[in-house]
Amino acid sequence: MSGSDRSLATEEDVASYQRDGVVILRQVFSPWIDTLRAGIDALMADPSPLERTVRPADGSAPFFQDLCNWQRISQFEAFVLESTAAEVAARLMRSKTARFFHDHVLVKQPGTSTVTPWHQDQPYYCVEGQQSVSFWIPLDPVSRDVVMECIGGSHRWGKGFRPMRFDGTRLYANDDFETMPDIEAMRPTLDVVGWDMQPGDAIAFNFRTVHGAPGNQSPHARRVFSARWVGDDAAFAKRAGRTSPPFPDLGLQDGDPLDAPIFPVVYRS
Ligand SMILES: O=C(O)CCC(=O)C(=O)O
Repeated sequence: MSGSDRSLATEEDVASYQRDGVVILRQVFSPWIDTLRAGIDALMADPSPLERTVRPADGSAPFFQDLCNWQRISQFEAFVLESTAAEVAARLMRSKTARFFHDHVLVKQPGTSTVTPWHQDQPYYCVEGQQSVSFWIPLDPVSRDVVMECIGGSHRWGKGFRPMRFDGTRLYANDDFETMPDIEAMRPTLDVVGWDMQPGDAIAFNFRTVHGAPGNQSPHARRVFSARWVGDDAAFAKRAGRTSPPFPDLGLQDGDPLDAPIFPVVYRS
């Protein structure tokens, strides 16, 4: 691979990703923006049973979310199977393989007050492992005050933080996870990163990286397609309740390789 091919990831990107658990990839998916926008239009016209839209109590605009639609929305399937995403994922994870985990669409309509609280993704998921990556791919220009933020190095804190629902209740009734500390109070001591972004850019971040996002006070929608990948070391994790997203019929035991038809290996080096 050429280090200068922006449809992939450079050695410098990989080193940053391994060190920080997050890296910005400029214009890596630009050929796919129109396709993904069309996919989001199709999805919002026909959401899945996993759709959950947050409607803020203050009457401001909604925050639309939906998950696991790549097998029924052809534009998402094309991105997963035909774009360079799988190869970029394998490279960033330093994994021989990239296995697709799931897609997640997050549309913050203009004016929504809904903040995405600081969290890690891994405790929500039925997977453990060090090799993971999500691509957060905005389909609209996003300014620094609207963009998702990540805490550099938090993937190496050695902690798992309790997954919470947007209404403030626990995802699992009982679990062994820690309570998320007050990240806003700690902000001056942390390496909080975020960027102005253009369509085609992507933030790559580890499932253990602590991240969150403000509401959308801009005058246009913040449409995001997120594609989530795991590597060679991915193992099924039995959680203390229904995960998000739920994968109820995998037939896997705790610690088994995360090997199921719904999670295809898309790239193998
Ligand atoms: O886009 C957002 O508001 C949050 C994104 C996020 O938490 C994620 O992609 O895991």
